Order: sequence, then C-alpha cells, then structure tokens
Amino acid sequence: MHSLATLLVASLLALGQLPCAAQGLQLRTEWWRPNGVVLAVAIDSVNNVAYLGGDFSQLNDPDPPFSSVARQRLAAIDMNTGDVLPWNPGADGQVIALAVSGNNVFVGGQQVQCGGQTRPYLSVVDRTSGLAASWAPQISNGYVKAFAVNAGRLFFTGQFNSVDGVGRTGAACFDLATSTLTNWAPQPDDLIRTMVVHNSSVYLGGAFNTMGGVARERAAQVDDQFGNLLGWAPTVIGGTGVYTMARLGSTLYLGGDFSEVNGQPRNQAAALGTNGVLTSWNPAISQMVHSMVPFNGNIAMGGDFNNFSNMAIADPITANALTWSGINGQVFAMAGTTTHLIAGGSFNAVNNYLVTKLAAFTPAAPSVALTVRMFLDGPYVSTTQLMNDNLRASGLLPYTEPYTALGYAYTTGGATGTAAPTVLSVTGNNAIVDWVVVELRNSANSAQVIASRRALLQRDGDVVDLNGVAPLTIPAPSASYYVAVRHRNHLGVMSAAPIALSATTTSVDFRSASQATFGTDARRVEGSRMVLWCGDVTFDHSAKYTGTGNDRDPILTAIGGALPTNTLTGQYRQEDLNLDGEVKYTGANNDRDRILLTIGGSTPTNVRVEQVP
Ligand SMILES: [Ca+2]
Ligand SMILES: [Ca+2]
Ligand SMILES: [Ca+2]
Repeated sequence: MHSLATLLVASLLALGQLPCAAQGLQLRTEWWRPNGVVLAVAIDSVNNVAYLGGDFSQLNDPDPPFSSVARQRLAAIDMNTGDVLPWNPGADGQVIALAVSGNNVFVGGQQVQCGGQTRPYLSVVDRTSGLAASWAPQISNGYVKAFAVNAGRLFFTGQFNSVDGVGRTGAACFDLATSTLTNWAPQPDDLIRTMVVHNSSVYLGGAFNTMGGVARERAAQVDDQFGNLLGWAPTVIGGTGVYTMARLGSTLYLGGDFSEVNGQPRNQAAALGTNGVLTSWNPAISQMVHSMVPFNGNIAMGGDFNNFSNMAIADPITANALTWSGINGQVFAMAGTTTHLIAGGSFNAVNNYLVTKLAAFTPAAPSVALTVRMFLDGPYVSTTQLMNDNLRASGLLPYTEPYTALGYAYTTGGATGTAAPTVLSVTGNNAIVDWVVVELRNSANSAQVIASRRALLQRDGDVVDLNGVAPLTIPAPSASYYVAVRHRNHLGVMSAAPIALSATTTSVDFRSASQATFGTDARRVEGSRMVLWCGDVTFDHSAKYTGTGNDRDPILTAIGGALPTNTLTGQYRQEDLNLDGEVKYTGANNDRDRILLTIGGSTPTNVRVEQVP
C-alpha cells in the first residue's frame, strides 16, 4: 500500500518574526507499527531501508488483514512500501543507537546477544541477513549511546572503560577497513550523548563538565585522530545538558535540556557557528529536545515539548517553526533524508491518526482541502437535523472502509488507512455515522474520477478525514473538479458544476438546496434540508422495489427468508438502510419501507436512479 494522508498544511508560529515558507508534511499511515518504544532510527538511503531499535517485541500491519511479526528490539522497514522486512537479528537488551555503513548495521545499547551471537553493547550485523558479523568488538560493562560514521571510521560513545582490552573512557573509534581500535580517545568525565564529525573535528555534546581534563561545559570539539581538545567550547548551562546535535553548513545546532548558552538565554535549543559564535537562532522549545536532524534545509526536532506537540521543523536562520496538532507522546529518535522524515518514540497517535511509536513523513504532494457536508436520509432525524450514530454506538462500524469489499475501485491510495478507536469513540454532534466516499471528477468529463478517497461522516453532516477532523485532504493539484459523494446504500450526488479547489479549504454543502446538484431530483427534500436518497441495498446505483435485482428481496433474505417479522441485529449490513444496526422487514422503523419512500410509494415498479454520471 502506498498512500499518503496529508497531515498538515499548518499555521505558522511566527515567534515575533515573519513566517517562513509553509512546508507541509504528509504522514505515511501504511507503515508497520512497533508495539514498544523506538529509541534509534538509521536510514540506508542506498537501499531505502529504515532500521529501528528500541524496546519492542512486535510490529503490526495497520492495514487488513492486520498481520503481526515478532521482532526483538530491532526491525527494518522497506521505505517504499512501509512493510517490515525479514531482517531480524534480535537483541536481548534495549537498543539505543544504530548506524548503517556498507553491508553492516551497527547496534549500540544494553544488549549482549544480537544477531545470534554474544556481542555485548556494540554488535555488528549484516544489513540483509541480520546475522552477527565475525567481527566481535569487546566493550567493557556499560552501554553504547551514540554512533557517528565518517571516512571509514566508526566513532562511538557511551558508558564503558575499555574497548578490545585497551583503556577507553566513554568514547572510542574503530577503523572499519581493519576492524581495529584507533587512537581516538577524548577522555570525558561524564556521558557523551551525541557527536557530529566534520572537517577533521568531532563535535561532542552530553553531560560532561571536562574533556581531556580541561573544563568543557556539555559541549566540546576534539580532533578526529587522537581526540585532542580543540577550541570550540560553548558553555551550556542548566538542566541535564546536551542530548543531540545536527549540522547545516558551518552551523552546529544543539538540543537537549538547558536554559543558557554562552551567557544567553536559550531554552532546549541553540545554534553556534563552527567559529564558536552563538547565533540568534532561538526556537524557544518548552521542554526536552531528544533528537535533531537536518530535513530539506530546515532543522527537525523531536522530544518531549508541549509548545510544538513534540516535533518541530524550524527555519535554520529565523527559527520560525511549523506547528501542528501533533504527536501525542515523546519523540526520542529522528532520521531525515531528502524524501523522508522519520520519528521514533513512545507516542500512540500522530495528529489523531493511530500511528504508534514510529511516524514516517514525506514532503507534502499537492493536495486540495475540502469540507464536504451531506445528510443520509436513512439515519436522518429532521427534528434535530442530525443523523443517528447507532452503528458506531453499537460498536458495529468497521475501522477500515467497506467500499472495496463492495466492488468500488478507488484511485491509488484512496482506500488506505484505519480510523483510530479514539475517533470512533467521539459522541455528540461530531460522532461518526458511517464511511463515505468523496470523488473529484474531471471538469471536462464528469464521468472521469480523478481522485477518490474514503472518509468519515459525522452526525451533523461534516465529512472528515480518518483523524475525525475536517477538512478532508485529497492528493490532487489545485484545479476545478466536479465533487461527488457516494454511500454504500444511499444514492450518491455530484455538484452540478465544477468547483475550484486548492490547498485552502473549500466548503461543499450538499445539505443545502443552494448547492446545485447534477441531474434531476438527485436528493430528497427533508424540511429545510436536502438528504441523499436511501434504498440501494445492492450498491448498483439505483433503488428498486420489485423485479430483477431489486433492493427489497435482500432484506427478506438477510432475516432468514421465511418469517418477515424476524430481525437481524449486531451486524454492519447493506440491508440496514436506516443505519440503526438492525435489519428489519416489517413493523416500526423497518428498512423495506425506506425503498418505497424513495421510489414514490404509490407505484412499486418505479425505479430511482442515482444522478451521478
Ligand atoms: Ca461536525
Ligand atoms: Ca440497488
Ligand atoms: Ca435498519
């Protein structure tokens, strides 16, 4: 499955300055989801694979048939499809750091067993087989916290005091060609959490107060051969120090838990030139930043901060940042490429989408936003001008769209996605009534569907995306389209004329007589409102009471075929025309009479045909 759900074309938080250019992101809702925290992400951009580490035991497919696979703390995802790959080295302790180089994946953390061998704290596994390499680094008791691969070397930090039998305190480096320890030994007095290697220097951030015995307050620069101290020396004060660093050009970005850098107030994020000069960049993040990566010329940040819902993408100069409705838990790890931004953490939803522990975003493709509104005659109650939500309230609404099973062919990606239980648990006017389909049709040929998309219908008539919130965004260029809506047992409708759509939300209100529709009597008048005709049990775009292929007989069949007073409850059925969760042939609130009402009760041989080309 390959679809994209548009996550945001969000408002910009100006922070007292002019907003930067809007950058939308699309959430890839089809990626498999780990069942436990993700602490490390590394991307093999040559093979388009994302490697994940953390503390999970399983990955779950969000799309039917909702398969699961066991993966102990390590997994790989095909970035083209979002599917989990066979790679399965397993780790018996928390995985904290990952790096990919050539055919090797480097695994750092608290594990002892990995890839089928005893490889404590730093394990080298094959990127495709998942088996441990014969190279077995010997790290003394502790853990590995961070990796940096540069020019044929693997720099790593953590809590240890020897490597391959040689004294190394918290930082060391291997030559990858020879698998041997190099002379790099920078000597911190406390944990180094993050590194950036650039121009023969290694920039370090962490909890330390000295480096090589010389005062360095949580940030330092050393050379890449011996780890000898160099002159870049920011003073980072407050909190627990530096957790992450990223570089764009000659600027180094620091994130973590601090309040002051070089005597200036800087909350959780700051930037300095490689010349050591603090820049004015100050996104003012409210709480902990765990991870930072460059992403398409901006700085993406993840963490545990309220003011940007745990993830922000900031302009590298002005620090103006996108804001959105958010990730609902901590982000611990991020990775960025030109095509993807990946966030791992402990969250359980992204902008209300049921996306757990791992979120993959792509830069937004062109999309149009529209708030469609419509009423279905079956569940509509004219006194309240709301529709009943009995299907949802009875737990009968499926979490995925029902139209594919009925033979409806969506355009690419139109069917994907799962409605979160939180969305289907909403009550009141915005409670979900049923699934619907929204179509954009060619302005020059209204029979041609350009884009079709599953959506959810609220009691008050709003058609919303899978996150339960309007507008619905549909990947399509800004243009004029006929807009059509379909329902599984009501007759669809289409706008009488093309409507100009763009990224700015357009309202299309089929509840109102002032929204003209294609054809003749496309909707039923119900008081001051317009509703979609009900009665198409067979989903063949007409309502028919008698004769071949009629919509009445299936109701009788559904209740057993013999006794018309039988009823069928507790199922999500085509025959349930009033959407009350019950299939009923006679008596009060039966489904059969709805067909008669639609065709015009006096002549049972009448047929009402859907007014959509
Ligand atoms: Ca609403
Ligand atoms: Ca029919
Ligand atoms: Ca019913």
